[in-house]
Amino acid sequence: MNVNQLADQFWQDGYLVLEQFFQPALMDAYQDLILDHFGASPKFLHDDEFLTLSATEVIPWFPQRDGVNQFDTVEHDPRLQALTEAILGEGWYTLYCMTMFSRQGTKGQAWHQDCDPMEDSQKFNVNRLIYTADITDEIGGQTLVIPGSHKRGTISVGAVDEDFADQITLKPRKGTLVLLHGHTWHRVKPVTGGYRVSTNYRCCPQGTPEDITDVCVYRNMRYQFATSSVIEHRVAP
Ligand SMILES: O=C(O)CCC(=O)C(=O)O
Ligand SMILES: [Fe+2]
Repeated sequence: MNVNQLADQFWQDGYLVLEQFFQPALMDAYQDLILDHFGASPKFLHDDEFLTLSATEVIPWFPQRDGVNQFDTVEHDPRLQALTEAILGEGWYTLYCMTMFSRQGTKGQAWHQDCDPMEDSQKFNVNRLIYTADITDEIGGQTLVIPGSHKRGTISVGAVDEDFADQITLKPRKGTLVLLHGHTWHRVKPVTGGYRVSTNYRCCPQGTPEDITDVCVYRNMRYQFATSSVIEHRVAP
């Protein structure tokens, strides 16, 4: 693994996909812990206004906050740490590990940026997403990204599920690592079969405020998680 070359690619495209990065046995163990936690049909933790406007139906779980320390193994993986350091430089830090669960029949996630480049184009989070089970066309929940969009400023106003000519569809298999810049425009397609799980080891460069992902920008609004409120409806000029 040439971490400097991979870091260059990350900075060019705003994302990076590394297949078979984690051992299947580790992924199976994580998937079991995640399913144990969520059970068959978890209730949504977000309020109705958010779910309706954001077209997002994802239930988060922060396993390390519940003392499930098996999730430290990925966080401490020396290859992941070396790659993160090559991308973010010295002093980067981990925000949290968040598992996301979506049931069959849910909408996935609308196009968004995890934080708004308009606030400060130099301040951002990086998603380090691991997939503990395959994302397939049968299940849905494919992740869409627009290469290079981390350099385009705030995501445009428009349809929350618009198809873009330059979008790329990711179907990560079990064990895949996806690194995604928080300013890169991204979306998760509807979950049509079974259920979808992804786990995000979010991190950011030194000097980034810890609440960097508090306000997420969608094509139709800015949403604040701390207050569970829409702080701005976005409309086309
Ligand atoms: O689950 C995914 O593939 C992407 C989730 C996402 O948008 C995020 O973690 O910021
Ligand atoms: Fe996101």
